[in-house]
Amino acid sequence: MATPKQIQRLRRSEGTEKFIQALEQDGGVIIEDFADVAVVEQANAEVKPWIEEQKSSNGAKVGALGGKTRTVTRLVMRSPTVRDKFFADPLYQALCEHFLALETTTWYGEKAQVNTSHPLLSISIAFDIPPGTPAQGLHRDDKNHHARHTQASQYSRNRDMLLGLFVPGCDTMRANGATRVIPGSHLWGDDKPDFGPDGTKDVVDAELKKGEAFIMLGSLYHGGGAYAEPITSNPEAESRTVYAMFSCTGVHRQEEISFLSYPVEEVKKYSRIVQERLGWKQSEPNLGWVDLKSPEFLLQE
Ligand SMILES: O=C(O)CCC(=O)C(=O)O
Ligand SMILES: [Fe+2]
Repeated sequence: MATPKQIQRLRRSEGTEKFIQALEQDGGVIIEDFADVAVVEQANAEVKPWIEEQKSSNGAKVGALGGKTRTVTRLVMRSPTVRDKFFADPLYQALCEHFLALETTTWYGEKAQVNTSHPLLSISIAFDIPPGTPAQGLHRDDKNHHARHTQASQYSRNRDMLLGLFVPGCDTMRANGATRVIPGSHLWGDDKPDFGPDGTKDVVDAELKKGEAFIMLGSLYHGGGAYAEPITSNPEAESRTVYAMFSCTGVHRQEEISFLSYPVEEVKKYSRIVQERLGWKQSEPNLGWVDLKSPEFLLQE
């Protein structure tokens, strides 16, 4: 059997262009030097109380995810580290701009008008997945946006509407259910995929060390792996925690309603890039305004 294609592992010093090429070719890429371990620990400390709070849910279904998986929504508010160090990361943001910004020329009478719409944060959420969790079905996250895909041999500009960033709070590996992905499946069409007789054809594990991150196009087939048995004897260290952020184009609906999830008094404290990605700057032309004005004036009040 042929060895499946692998996900490339790159370092920041290799430059944004290399990351773009890897994403275009494979649909996903690992940043080996995404964050210092101490920064990941800081995020863990900020998010842990929110995860713990959900213990009281006693295994009941929480949000959209069933089973024992615990989630922390509104993540960029609840963890300043996730917000400023992970989501606002300049490399991730540059890749969002490259893959998701829309530049369109239209005609207004005789005049050409060129408009650019910048990406938005669609959702930020932590998953905390305990042992005893079965593998997810392989899926595309852009299902939420009813995305349609044509089979292609090469990547074409603006093919995707979502770009995800997964930052693990711990080492992830096959044994604790590291995300499974099919490199190259972002170029598939919408017909029923051939995942092979046991559902693992061309599937690889995107295993990550703490401090690494995985970036993925919304059209890539992937899914959480199975986490059957505890991998340590320390119950505190047992779950697989992942901080997930997805950006969408500026003309798509955000998965998490940012204006209801993040109060304006909170957003006033955020950096400009985070404010813009939460929708506090209008998309050109004419989307997302208040009183016909781009809404950032409300952050100055
Ligand atoms: O658990 C993971 O690694 C991936 C989760 C996922 O793909 C999802 O919930 O849509
Ligand atoms: Fe997913």
